[in-house]
Amino acid sequence: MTVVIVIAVLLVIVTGVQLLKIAELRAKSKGENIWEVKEKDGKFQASLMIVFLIAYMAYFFWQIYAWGDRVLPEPASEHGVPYDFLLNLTLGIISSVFVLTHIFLLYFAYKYAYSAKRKAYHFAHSNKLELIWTIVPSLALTVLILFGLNNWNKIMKPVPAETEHVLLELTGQQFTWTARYAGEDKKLGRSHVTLIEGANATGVDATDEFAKDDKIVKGEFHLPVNVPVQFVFRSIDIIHSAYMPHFRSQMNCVPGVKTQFNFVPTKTTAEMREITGNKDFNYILLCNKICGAAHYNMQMDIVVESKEDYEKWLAEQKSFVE
Ligand SMILES: [Cu+2]
Repeated sequence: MTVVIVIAVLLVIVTGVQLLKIAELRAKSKGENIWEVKEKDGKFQASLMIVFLIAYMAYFFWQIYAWGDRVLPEPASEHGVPYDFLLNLTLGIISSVFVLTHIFLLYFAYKYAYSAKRKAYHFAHSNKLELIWTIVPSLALTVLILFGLNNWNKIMKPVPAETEHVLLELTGQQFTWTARYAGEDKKLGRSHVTLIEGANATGVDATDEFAKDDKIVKGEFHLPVNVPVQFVFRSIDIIHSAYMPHFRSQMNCVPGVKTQFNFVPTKTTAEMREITGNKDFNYILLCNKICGAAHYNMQMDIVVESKEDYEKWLAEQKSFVE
C-alpha cells in the first residue's frame, strides 16, 4: 500500500512538471516571456488576498460561535471574578489586535498589488513609527501585568490564622487523590513519606498529637460555602497538579515540598447546577500534569454546601486515630 501511494505521489509530481513544460513551450512559441509578471497576475493575486481575508475572518468568528459554549461557567470562587475579568480583557485586546492587523495586512496587499503604472516607494525607517509601536504595546502589557501581579499577590496570601477557615491537605499520587482535614485542633498532624505503610497511604504520623483528629477522605471532599479554604498540597511520588477549574485554581504538587493555595467558594453545588442548567453538575479536582497511564482518571469530586451541611458531613467522617 505504501509503495502504491509513493508511486502515485511521484506520478502526480512528474505530471505537474510535464504540464509546466508544455505551458513554457506554448508561451515560447508565441514569443511571450513566461517569467514576466503581468498586471492581470497581480490583480488575480490581490483578489485572492481579499477572498482569504473574508474566509479567514469568517472561520475565526465561526469558531467563537461554535466552541464558545465550551468555556467554563462563571467562577465559583471570590478571586475567580477578577481572574476572569483579566482573562477576558486580555482575550478582548489580543482578538481586536488580531482582527485589525489582518484586515490591514491583507487589504494593503490587495490595494498595492503590482501595477505597471506605479513604482514602489522605498520606505526604510521612521523613528516616530518605531516609538509608537514600541510604546503602545509596552503600555498595554504593563497594565495587564501589573493588574495580574496585584491579583496574584492577593490570591497567594495565606489565610491569616485568626480568620475562620478550613485547613485541607490534598496529596497526589499515581493515580489518586487523598484529602485530609485538620480536625478539631485545626492543625494538620506531621506526615512524611517514610511513614507510608498499609492503609496509611499518605504517611501521616500516628504518634503526633495533631494527627489524631485529622480526617482522611477519598473519592469526594466537601467544602462550606463562603468560608476561606486553605489548601496544602503534597505529592508522594512525582509532580502532579491540583486543578479545580471552576474555582480558577491550580497548584503543583511537588514531592518533598509543601505548596499552598487558598480560595473562598461562593456558590454551592446546588446553585451551580441551576446556573449551568445541568442537574448532574459536580465540581471537580483534576490532575493537570500528565503523570502516567491513568492520569486522565486522577480526579475527585468536590461538594460545596451550606456550613451546617458541611459540618454534619465532616462529623460523619472517621478520625485518623480513633
Ligand atoms: Cu497526576
